[in-house]
Amino acid sequence: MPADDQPTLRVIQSGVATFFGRPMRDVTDLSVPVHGAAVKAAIAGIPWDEGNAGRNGANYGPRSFRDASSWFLGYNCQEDYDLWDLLPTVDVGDVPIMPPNAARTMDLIADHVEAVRRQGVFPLSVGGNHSLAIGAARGAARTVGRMGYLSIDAHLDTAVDWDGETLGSGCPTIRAAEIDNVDPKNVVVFGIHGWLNPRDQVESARDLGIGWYGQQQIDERGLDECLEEAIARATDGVDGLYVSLDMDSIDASAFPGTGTPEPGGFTAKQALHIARRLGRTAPVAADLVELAPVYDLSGISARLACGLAMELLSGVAGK
Ligand SMILES: [Mn+2]
Repeated sequence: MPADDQPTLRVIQSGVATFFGRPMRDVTDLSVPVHGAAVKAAIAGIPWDEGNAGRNGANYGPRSFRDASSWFLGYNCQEDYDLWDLLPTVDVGDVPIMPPNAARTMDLIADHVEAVRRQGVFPLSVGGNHSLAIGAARGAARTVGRMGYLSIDAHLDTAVDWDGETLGSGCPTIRAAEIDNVDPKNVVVFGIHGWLNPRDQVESARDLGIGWYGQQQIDERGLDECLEEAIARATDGVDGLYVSLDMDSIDASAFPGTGTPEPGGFTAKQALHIARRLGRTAPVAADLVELAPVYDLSGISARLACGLAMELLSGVAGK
């Protein structure tokens, strides 16, 4: 059987667990077709988890995600389409990170995302902790004119630094706002709640003009109204949008497998709905971060992470 062939029915836990059972491709040559079709999306693992102030474990996220993704077929029975027909997707392996060196790792991640984009392919990064978005957004920004940055997160992540360190997991939002071709007014965080958002981060967001939506406002005004407004702000006048989906924005009951679980977040259904809508913005690149399987004892978080990827990619495919 050719390496690309995947049987429709199989023993789910058999075989090598690539992302969704998709064929492997070298990131330097995405021109090799999949089943005769041009590659349109490339999923990479980024097993990076340095720079945390709290619980570690997201470096095992990509492996857990690949395993759980075996349960996901490409066919959507409710809407009658096959995602992999619409959006031929490959697994490009893991970005070669360097744990003792955050700066070099961010460069490696940026180079990866840029390389995928330059081949006309949509890059989806599966983490890994949220600081990987610093590198991924920088790489995406090299490939567009003006770029917006929309983060779904329980946390602002607008820490200016941590005793001089600027690449920690509390910094991705503010680092995105500092990219030359990113106007801070196009940087928006959606889903803020919990008691880990310190006053200085609220102030740094306000001073730069970074917008954010808290769960109380989302509840009062409605999810869709707020989400549409957030997307409109992040995309106002830009040539492309970077989408970062920190899965600790989901309620801890539905997504316990994360370093910083927060009660009071999005339901699983809301998160899936958000992911589809974000995909429909045709982002230049996206990430799914903060899956930490050591806290995911039942595997529900990894399952939801995979579902979010399916919805996001479906949106990218125009569904
Ligand atoms: Mn977060």
